[in-house]
Order: sequence, then structure tokens, then C-alpha cells
Amino acid sequence: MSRISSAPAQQAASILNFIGGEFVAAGSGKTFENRSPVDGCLLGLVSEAGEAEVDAAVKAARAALAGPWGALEMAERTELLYAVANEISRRFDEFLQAEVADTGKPASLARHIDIPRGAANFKIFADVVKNVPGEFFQMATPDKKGAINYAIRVPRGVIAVIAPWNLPLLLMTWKVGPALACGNTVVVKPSEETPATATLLGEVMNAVGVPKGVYNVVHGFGPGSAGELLTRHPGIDAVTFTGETRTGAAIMKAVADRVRPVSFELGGKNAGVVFADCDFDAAVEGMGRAVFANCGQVCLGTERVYVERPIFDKFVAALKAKAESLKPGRPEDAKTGLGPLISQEHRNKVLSYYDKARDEGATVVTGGGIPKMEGGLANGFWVEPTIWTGLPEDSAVVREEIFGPCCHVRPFDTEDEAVRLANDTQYGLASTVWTTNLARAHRVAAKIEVGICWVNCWFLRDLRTPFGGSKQSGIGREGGVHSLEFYTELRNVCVKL
Ligand code: NAD
Ligand code: 6OD
Repeated sequence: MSRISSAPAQQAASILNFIGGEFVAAGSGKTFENRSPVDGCLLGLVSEAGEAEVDAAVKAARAALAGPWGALEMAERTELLYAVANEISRRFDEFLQAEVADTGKPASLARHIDIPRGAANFKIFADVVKNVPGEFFQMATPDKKGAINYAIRVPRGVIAVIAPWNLPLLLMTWKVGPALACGNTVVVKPSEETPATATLLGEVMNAVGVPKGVYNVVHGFGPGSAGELLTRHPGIDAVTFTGETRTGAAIMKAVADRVRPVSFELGGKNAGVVFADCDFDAAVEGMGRAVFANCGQVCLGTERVYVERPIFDKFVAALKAKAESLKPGRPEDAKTGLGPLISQEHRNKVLSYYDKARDEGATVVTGGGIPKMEGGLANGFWVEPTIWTGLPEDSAVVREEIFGPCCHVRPFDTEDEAVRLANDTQYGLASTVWTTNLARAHRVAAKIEVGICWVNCWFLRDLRTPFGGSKQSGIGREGGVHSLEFYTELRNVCVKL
């Protein structure tokens, strides 16, 4: 990754690893830079965990499992998780500041989504584990005395949580919440781009009395660094990961020798399907959010938009107006509608698709470049929100995940054609469908091959429902009781009476 550096040895890291309840610098003294995507300024140095720190974190997690954490009753455990949620809410502004500094996203977005969900992810799974139905059977036996056969759920053990940078606290706690609720301990490897909120959560864990070693954080990169060291560590019982599909493939290989289970939320190339009978304004508003929110850095976002021909031109014009209304700016400015991309490296990737679209013959409806920013902001990683039309379905821009504020819009003529186009991808994470025809809504939702299909909305769901991706967008489902399938094992007990 681009932000690694050999910082002078005398400069101390401001962001430390959190191991066994202590904030610790790596013994090697290695650090890497954490820079603001808004203006490129140095936010601090992060201590890069090596083999010794990863090993210590896994051992601390194992010890907590065998010790104080494993000894807690479920009610005591869930009380601690409610306390974690409350403490995140109490320190809301600190989490907000940290998340916004790392990501550059508009503070209004983080205030409404990232931080509240960081707290909710602990509450919801504390609720869920208290209400899990069990299995119990009375059996007849030849001696007529009978038997009772039932299943209990036990924690899997030490869970490695590998998280991405786009919704750092939300996506990390979406894994840590259920893992802890089910009685596991965790070692988290946050993205190298966004180390702050995972570290702050360590303070919260200590403050509310979560036993030391239950929650550990190691900082670093993927291959050859903390990420790979963690997934290859023999003390890990399972890996839960959110990130790119090809990283998921590397992690699968890393755990294959030890046959460890994985839960993956991976990439997408999500389709939005807009029928002519939709509520037009709601569809434009919803698709605008699905394409441009978080500067397009949402795995559930839409990069392929299919619009029924009678409203195609009108829809493209309205989406263009929406794109052009989004003003880039500082996160704390209430007028800011669009943040920067996360890094220079990611901006290079997104801009390479802006170039490819032109090379492939796209009509650039709006955007396609870098906005002119004033003063320090000129050093940030900004791109223009961008809309293309006129590309064939086999072009790179239509097939590959870009993860930027951009989409290709194409007309369709029939419902069958819309479903076929939406499904013509190796991914299967999410889709959004806009129609006022109820029968059509149900029909199309059932046919689109994705983990979640939204109708007349986007990014809305009850956290008790299953979440995950089909095809190359993931393995497994998390959310509500579905998380228990991954974070616990069922043990069968049969008692002869
Ligand atoms: P990434 O795969 O590059 O990195 C994610 C995490 O994995 C980081 O912490 C990184 O350091 C670590 N990592 C990288 N290589 C590793 C390796 N070989 N072994 C162990 N760890 C490794 O993803 P990203 O760039 O942080 O996030 C963007 C991607 O994540 C996009 O593809 C997006 O679609 C996907 N994503 C998916 C979901 C979902 O719910 N399906 C959610 C958010 C993001
Ligand atoms: O809302 C969630 O729980 C979730 N996993 C969202 C994923 C967003 C991807 O960027």
C-alpha cells in the first residue's frame, strides 16, 4: 500500500496495537503513516505489528477464552456488550472525529450511519443471543427408558477479523459484535488506511470492564504483514473478512492447510433497475445515493444502472443534475456532499477507469476528472462524480468493480432483459429495483441473483435479517441468528435416560 514509510526511529507512533488490554508499540519500532485523504496531511504514525505482536494478540485472545471471558454467564457477557454500545454513544464525538479524519467522509454521513451502527452492532447481537431457540427431542429407545437429544451452541474460539476502510467502525463491529456475543474472543486487523476507531474501541473495552484479551487489535498491511500473519497463525479458529474478492481468495488459501472456516463479504458490481412506472423523484434520489454516497466507496453501491427506455433520457438528465449538485469539501462543512477517495492509490485506480471509459467510447454525461480544489484541499484525493452512457456490456467499466462515485447507465425494453442484464456478472452482492408495480417488484426481486435486493429503497434493512453475497461476492450470511452459524458451533448431546 502507498502509505508505508520508514519513519525516523525517534518518532513515536500515535496509534498503537491493543493486545491483552494494553496499548503496545511493536518491538521492531516499525511504523507507517496515516494521512488525511482530504488534504494529504499527516494524521499520525501507526505502529506496525509484526510476528511477535500478532502471536501475543492471538495468545491473549486464547487466554481470555480459557479464563475470565469463558467463565462469564451469557447474561454477564451481554451486559458488557450493552455497556460497550453505551460507551461508544457516550464518546460519540470522539469516534466521529476519528472516523472522519481517517476517511475524509462528510461528518453528516458518519454521524447518521457509521457511528450509530458501531454502537448498534453490539446491542443487536446481545439481544439476538439471548433469544436463540434451541433444539430438543425426546427419543424412544428399545428399553422403553428413552433418551433426550439436544444441541448446544459453543463459541468457535479465537476469531480473526479483517476489516476494510470504507465503513471502518461499522464493518469491524458488524463482526466483533456477534463474535463477542457468542462468547468468542477476537483479534482485529483494521485496514491500514483507517486504524483509528478500532484502536479507540480498545479504550472503550477497558473502560467498561471487558476482560483483557477479549478484544485485540493489530495494525499493519495485508500480504507479508499483520493481515497475512494473522490469517496464517495456527491459533486462529476462524476468519471473518470484508474486502476485495481477490483478497478473500488469498485468505482462503492461507487457512486451507488448517481447514479453518471463513465468512466473507466481498466485492460487487451491483445493478440498479429503474422501471418507467417508478416514483421518478424517489428513484433519482435513491439511485443518486446508491451511486455517490461515501464517494461511491460502498460495496452495496450501484455502478450499473438500467433504465426502461421511455424514461431513459429524463432519468440520465436528473441523475446528472444530482451528481453536479454534490459539492466536494471539508467533512465538517454542512454543504459538503462528497468526500475524497481514501488514498492516492485508490484514486489512481478510479481514474484509470475514467480513462478506460473514454478509450472504450463512452459518452461522458458528467465528470470524468479531478475537481479543482483550493488551498490544502488540492492535495486531497478528489474525483468528480461521473456518469457514462453508450458502453457495451463487455467493457471493463461495466464489468469490473471500480469503487468510486461513478456509474454506467443503459436503457432496456423488457423486464426479462433487465433481469438478464442485472445478472450478467460474476458478482452477486446487492441490487436495487424501482417500480410501483407490486407484482413486478416481487417477481424481479426473486430473479436477481444477489444477497440483498432492495425495492424502492437502498441501504435499508433490519439487522436481524441475513446479509451476505452470492457468486463471487461472498461466502455465508451474517446478521441476526444467521451470524450464529458462523460464530458458534453446534454440539450434539444425547442423554440416555
Ligand atoms: P482489501 O481486500 O484490499 O483489504 C481489506 C482488508 O484486508 C485490509 O485490512 C487489508 O489490509 C487486508 N488484507 C489485504 N490483503 C490481505 C491478505 N493477503 N491477507 C490478510 N489480510 C489482507 O479491501 P479494501 O480495499 O480495504 O476495501 C474495498 C473492497 O472491499 C471492495 O472490493 C469492496 O467491494 C469490498 N467490501 C465489501 C463489503 C461487503 O459487505 N461485501 C463491504 C465493504 C467493502
Ligand atoms: O450494513 C452492514 O452491515 C454492511 N455489512 C454493510 C456493508 C457495506 C459495504 O460497504
